[in-house]
Amino acid sequence: MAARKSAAKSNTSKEELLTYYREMLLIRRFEEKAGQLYGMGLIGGFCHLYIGQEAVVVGLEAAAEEGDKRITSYRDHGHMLACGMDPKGVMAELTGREGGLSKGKGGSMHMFSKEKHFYGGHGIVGAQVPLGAGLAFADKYKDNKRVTFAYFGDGAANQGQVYETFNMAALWKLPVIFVIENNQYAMGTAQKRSTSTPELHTRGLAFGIPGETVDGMDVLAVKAASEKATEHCRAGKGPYILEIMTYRYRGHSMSDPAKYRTREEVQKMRDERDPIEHVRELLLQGKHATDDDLKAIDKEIKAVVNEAAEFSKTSPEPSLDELWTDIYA
Ligand SMILES: Cc1ncc(C[n+]2csc(CCOP(=O)(O)OP(=O)(O)O)c2C)c(N)n1
Ligand SMILES: [Mg+2]
Repeated sequence: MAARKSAAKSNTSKEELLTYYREMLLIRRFEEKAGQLYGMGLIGGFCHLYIGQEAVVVGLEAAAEEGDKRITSYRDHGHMLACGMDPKGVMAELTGREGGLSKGKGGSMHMFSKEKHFYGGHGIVGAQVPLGAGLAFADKYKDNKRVTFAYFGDGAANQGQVYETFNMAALWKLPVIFVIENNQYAMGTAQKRSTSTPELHTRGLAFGIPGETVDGMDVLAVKAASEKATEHCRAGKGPYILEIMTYRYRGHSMSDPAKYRTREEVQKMRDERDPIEHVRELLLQGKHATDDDLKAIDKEIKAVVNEAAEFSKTSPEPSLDELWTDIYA
């Protein structure tokens, strides 16, 4: 892979690079394993993988502080791992087992963590955007300098509720970062077939919300943008939009036949823009790590993921006694 320019490359420490490498690799290997378990019939229902988009959450989380909140769509496994939720609990939820984060009753799209301030996992496209503004409203009210990351896709960015939210968030100067993960497709629809103005970072201008576009295959560029956006929010200046240009390597969900794009298009991204390869190169070129060091990290991550998979197979099915618990209606 050709060497790429990277924002803030020169002042990034070895420790930081190794952290991003590990965090992105954990998501990649976890998702690959989830894909395998799905293929074996161990995961039912919907399952949307995050492979290719790892630098987005890892870069954004790099500027997060304790108490900051995050909320996202159904493509949520990477977000959970990046904010420190237990891979065993996430995987066991995918297989619908008692040890899962929602006791096996929620599945891939419905997990939460009060401890890590992760508020889902939302299957209704765009629904998490107003909810994210609500989380930010609570923080504004408490005046605690916390920030909410409200993630949504390029497809969701065309939803009406997003703009009602923009208006309120700007009016009340809410500390929310609207993170548009532009992976260029909404299910099988390419962005250019669905979107009148593709520059999604400008969509807040009518409401006075600043925005910028970010290379989402470069974790350092994402981190730099996250620092800028979080500072803006913590200073009480209101919301900020980050349109993060990324790409999903796998189908929309595990049941996607992927007939809307060529294999060559996907392969080119993998070969030329892979976010994990990018950090790997920085580590090797900067002589921060040897091939053997990186192999040892790979092994370590694989062991964590294998342990999670094992747990997700051996944890029992939820007991029938749980059928009527955790019901709020
Ligand atoms: C309100 C609503 N409309 C339609 C759907 C069906 N649907 C699920 S995902 C999706 C595409 C969303 O694409 P995008 O926002 O780009 O997110 P990505 O899947 O690329 O992460 C659609 C139309 C839904 N779940 N909810
Ligand atoms: Mg999309």
